[in-house]
Parts: sequence; structure tokens; C-alpha cells
Amino acid sequence: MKVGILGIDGYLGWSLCLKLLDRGHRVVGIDNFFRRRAVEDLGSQSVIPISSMEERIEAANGEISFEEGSTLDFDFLSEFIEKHNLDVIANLAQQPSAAYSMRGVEEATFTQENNVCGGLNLLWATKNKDIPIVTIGTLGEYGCPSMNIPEGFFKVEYEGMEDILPFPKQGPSFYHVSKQQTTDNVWFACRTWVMRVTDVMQGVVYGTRTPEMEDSKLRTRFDIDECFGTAINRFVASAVSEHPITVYGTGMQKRGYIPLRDSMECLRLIIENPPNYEDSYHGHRVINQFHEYYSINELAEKVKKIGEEEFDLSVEVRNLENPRIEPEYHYYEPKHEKLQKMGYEPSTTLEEELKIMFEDLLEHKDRIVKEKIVPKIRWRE
Ligand code: USQ
Repeated sequence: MKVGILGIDGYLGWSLCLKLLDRGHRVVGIDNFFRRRAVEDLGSQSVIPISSMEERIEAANGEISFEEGSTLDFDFLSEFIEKHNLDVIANLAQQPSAAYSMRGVEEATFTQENNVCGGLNLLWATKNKDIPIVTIGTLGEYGCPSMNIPEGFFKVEYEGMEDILPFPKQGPSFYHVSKQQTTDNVWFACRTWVMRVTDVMQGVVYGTRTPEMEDSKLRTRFDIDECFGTAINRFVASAVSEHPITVYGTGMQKRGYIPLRDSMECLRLIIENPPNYEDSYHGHRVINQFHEYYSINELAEKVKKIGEEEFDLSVEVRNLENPRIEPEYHYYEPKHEKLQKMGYEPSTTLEEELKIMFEDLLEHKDRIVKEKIVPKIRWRE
């Protein structure tokens, strides 16, 4: 297959590229290097050193090409799609951080413009072409309702009548709302045009590597700052640098998590098996992608235990006033059956993955900018 990856330089984009090359697919990618610039502007850096795109391509084993550009540039995007004759396109050109989207009006506007309008450009550029598309949504779109969360659609009964409808969305940041809007745009486009889109409702991804990253020039980025670092990644980096693990609020909030290596395996399955008219509604297939869910306290305790018992570190867990507005005591039961049916089997455990992360991060401990771990962005200020 010839796969287009939009946002090929990011944490997920680069990992996906290597996974697909390893499977013998051809990859063509675009990126505008937003993530490299944004992390630098925040005064942080990828803890794992990463190579330039030129070096990456040289070190990669397989057929890959790259063009610099943004999904916000419609002419560039259309030409890219037109000339490459792609079998499938994965859109990872996203501003992925909830905290960044709550930093100020500029960041909120950028997040929504990039994620919503970039996605809209992709829909217009592929209109009626029937090129399968994969978009990365988020489990957080559903919020934390007091009921089980289906994979996208559910049967509703109201006043004696029933229908199958998209499950309600109530994400906890302007970032999450940008994903909700994208889901709505995709759903509308699928009902209107000839489209096949998989909307991946992904949980929080963690981990430092995938099996395709043995060569140090092929490593993907790893961020720990309050915007681009996510829970488990930040916790291991905190433990390694002997900074307290930052549990927001009571730490009772639950989320779904998936290791980077398994997330890539799931995306591979999704790419190689595009939606058909049985596993989708009008070509719109929604898949919840995570392995297990945990509360923040459970994660912090697991990181502390491994840090102390296996790596002889002294690890402190500290509860901070929650900078976000989010439910802390809530029901959480998202379904995740579709990927299992497609053949996904978890390849690792949280504990095994944490040990690899500790080893990798201890090697680059000096690159952890500790001050950037402390959260300063507050949802209500
Ligand atoms: N949290 C802490 N301490 C920290 C960081 C986070 O307690 O130092 C808590 C947050 O309050 C939240 C949970 O951990 O309850 C998850 O936060 P996060 O920063 O790890 O993840 P989130 O902001 O939800 O966003 C991340 C990715 C995003 C993806 C999403 C999946 O940045 O791209 O879509 O995870 S989900 O969380 O399911 O919406």
C-alpha cells in the first residue's frame, strides 16, 4: 500500500511511519514541524534526542518521501494527494494537547483552526475519491458520562421510538472540542459524499519506543512539559529526575491508556483493513482504541513502585490542586471490542513498558527540564 501520513514528524506520526515501512508499505509524509517549534517555545525539549527529517529518512529502511507543508494549505494538500495516488491517508497533523488549547485565546484558536479546518481541507481534497482516511479523535470526546460508552454510535429509545445515533460528546478542553467538531464533520461528509473514514477514539498513549526504533537515529520524540507531555510519560520522567509526580486533584480520575507500540499495531490494522459498509455507518467507522483504564493514583503508585524497587530511586507522589476543570469521581466504562475483533492482542503490560521507559529516560536524565513539569495553565483563570 502507499500510505500518506499527515503529521509524519510527531510522536505518533514518526512511529507509524516506521511501523508501516516495516510491513513493506510505501510512505509519503507531510509536516510543518509545529510540534518541534511549540515545545521549544515552551522552553522544553524532547527527552529522547531526535534526528532531523533528512536524517530520519536516510536511516529508515524502506520507501519513504517527505514534503514540508501544512494541512491548512488546501492547494498544497490537494496537490500532494493528487500526485501520489494514495491508497490510504492517516491524518496525524494535529495540535494534540488539551493544556495547550487552554493556554490562551491564540492557542485555542490555533488548535481549532489546525485540527478542524485542516481536517476539513482533507475531506474536501478527497471528496468522492473513496480514499480511506484515518483520523485521530480522542476517547476524551465522550467525556465521563454515568453510563457505558459505546464505539461511536448507540441505540437510543425516546418516547417509544428508537434510532441509532452518534453518542453525545462533552470533551473537557478546547482541544477535545476540536476533535468533536472533526467527528461531526466526518459524519456529515460520510453521509453526503462517497467517503470511508475511521475515526480513532484513542486513549492516552505512553512509551518511549517501538520495536522499529533500535537505531538511535530512528527514535521518536518524548515530551514531558505540561502541554505536550501526558500522564504516564510525565510520571516516569518525574520519577527519573527526582521531581515529585504531579497528581492533579484527588487522582481519582480515570482514563484509557495504550502503549505506543500497541497503538501503532492498532493503527496498522485499521489502515490495512479500511471500513466496509457493514462495520461502518455510511462509511464512518468509529473505533475506541485503548488497552486498559486506570485512575491517576493507580498510575502514580505503579510508577513509584517500579522506580523504587527496580531502579533504586526515591519517588515522591504529590497531589496538586487540579489545574483543570474535570470530574474526579466518575464512572468510566468505554467499550473496546472492534480492534480485538480485527485481531489486536496487547503485546505488553504496563509494568513491562514502564521498565523500558525508566531505562530509556535514565539514559537521558539530563535532558529533562524539571521546571517544565510543574503545571501553570489553569482552566478557569
Ligand atoms: N494528569 C495528572 N497529572 C499530570 C498530567 C495529567 O494528574 O501531570 C491527569 C489529568 O488531569 C487528566 C489525565 O491525567 O485527568 C490525563 O491527562 P493527560 O495530560 O495525560 O491527557 P489529556 O490531556 O487527556 O490528553 C492526552 C493527549 C491527547 C489525547 C488524550 C486522550 O494529549 O492528544 O487525545 O490524551 S484522552 O485523555 O482519552 O482524551
